[in-house]
Amino acid sequence: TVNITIDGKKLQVEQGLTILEAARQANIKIPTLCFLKDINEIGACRMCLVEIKGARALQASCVYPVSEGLEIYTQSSSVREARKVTLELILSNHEKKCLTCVRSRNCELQALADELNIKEIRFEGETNKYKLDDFSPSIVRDQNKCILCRRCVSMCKNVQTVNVISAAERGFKSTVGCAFDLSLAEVPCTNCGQCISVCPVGALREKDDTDKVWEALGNSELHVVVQTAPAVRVAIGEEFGMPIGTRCTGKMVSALSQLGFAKVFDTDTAADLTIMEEGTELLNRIKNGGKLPVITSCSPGWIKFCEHNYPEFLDNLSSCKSPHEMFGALLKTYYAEKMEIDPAKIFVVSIMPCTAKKYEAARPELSANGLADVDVVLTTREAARMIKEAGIDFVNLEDKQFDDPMGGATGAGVIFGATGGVMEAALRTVAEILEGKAFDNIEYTAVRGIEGIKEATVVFGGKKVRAAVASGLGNARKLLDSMKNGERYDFVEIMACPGGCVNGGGQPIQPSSVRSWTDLRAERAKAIYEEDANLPIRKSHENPVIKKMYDEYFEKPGSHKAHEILHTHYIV
Ligand code: HC0
Repeated sequence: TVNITIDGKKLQVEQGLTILEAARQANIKIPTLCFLKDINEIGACRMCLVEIKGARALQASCVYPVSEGLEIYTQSSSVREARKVTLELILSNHEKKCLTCVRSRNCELQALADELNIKEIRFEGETNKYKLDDFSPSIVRDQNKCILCRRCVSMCKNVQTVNVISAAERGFKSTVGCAFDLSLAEVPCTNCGQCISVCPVGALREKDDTDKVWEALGNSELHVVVQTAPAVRVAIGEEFGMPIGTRCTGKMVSALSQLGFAKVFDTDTAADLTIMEEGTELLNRIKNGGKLPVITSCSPGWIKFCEHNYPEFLDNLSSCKSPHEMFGALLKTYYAEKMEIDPAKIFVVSIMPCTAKKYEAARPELSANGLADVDVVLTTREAARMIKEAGIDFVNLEDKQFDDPMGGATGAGVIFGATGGVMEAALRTVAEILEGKAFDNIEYTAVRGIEGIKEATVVFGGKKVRAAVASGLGNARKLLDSMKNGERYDFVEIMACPGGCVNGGGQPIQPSSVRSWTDLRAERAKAIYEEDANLPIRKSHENPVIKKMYDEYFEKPGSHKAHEILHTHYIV
């Protein structure tokens, strides 16, 4: 430890901490803007300046390490004036359309202006004017609102290793964008939306598709149904001020039926179906000497990353559509026939924690009979916006169950939302098929947790299954490189977002002051595993809805009909 003083308070703190971290431990708040723990620690914005006795200039506390005898002042008049000048300069070149900004009241710049009591901007002058980049199906980039904090750049380059946005030019002309001024739609962006999750302002946001859904809901010719992804239920409450990790499944279903959807379905049901299809695919490839490992194909950001960066692994991908796409396909075939509705009149909305799902839904490979499987994808944030717009008091809603005839999912379906969940769900089923008996111990803890890469080897019926799980594209890259160097697995799960869907690019955005110190991934995943533990059925193959579907329609997993409707092949 080292002895330091902050604002006259004598403290003993761990060596290696920054001044910002040491101050936080002593409950002394230093404002920050570009800082995001472990992701963007570059001292660029100068909002966290502090005075250090004996130092020549004010120092950025987010990157300045503590050392013995440091005497630090966080609120001296020179510190306060420097912060105000810096903030006013940032504001002077910021498009201040706060009333209509998607991040209004959830904007770190707005919060800081309020906190620092900025009532006028002394430096109004020339401002930059940029064109909006809204060509991507998933992400809108508005350079007029960018404050050059570079959090998106660090996320895209260092965490996801996608590296399609970077800082360019100098001084007043500085920008953040794609090479040669291209649109995000023209570069190998995976649409993961992690850049949006870390943007402190409204410079990055999802393509808002709520109007399309309002329009469909108002069209009496259409049968408008909605499905919700596993990870949405454990995060949507945050949009309504509920604590991180609150399970809101019943309230979410109530809210959606109040919005006017004819049916509210659970993507988890299709996740169970995915396990049946993907598990069969894995067993067949093991038995028949097919291409191994089977790599999961449910994360569209991962698929796009694979197409751009690792085409040699495309044949390893499972041919299964992702669960929400399977559900869409089911709704326009099995359900349409059962309910005697013209499939062209069925309008499927998916609520997903993901921005890449917007891109996925538009892919031509994901359709049947000329109809897209899914018509519109909304992020968790957009769904919350619709609920707010309708004036629904979300927090006080009664719980409601998902609708029949396709309501009913297992714990295996819900854990898809956290990294390792698809693997665990698959192992729960594959184990019983290979062993030919039921298992009581179904918790595969080796593949749980937020580590970027996890491995497990399990032996069922004398057969060894080597499993690996990666979340976050940087970790996927490491895992794939190790496979290129000879590492061998049978089944690999890859999710584009660090921590899996719970931390998807479409989830509620928490400011740096929260997400730097609370692990959103762990808190939301905890809620997912709680939901699993509370469900009466926790293995996909025991889901009666799925059994019925095979009896009535598909005959058996991997059948010809199942392949026609539930599988695809990505054409690069
Ligand atoms: Fe996921 Fe999914 S688990 S990708 O993370 O597989 O988005 O939550 O809906 O489709 O089920 C996202 C989450 C899904 C799909 C499922 C899968």
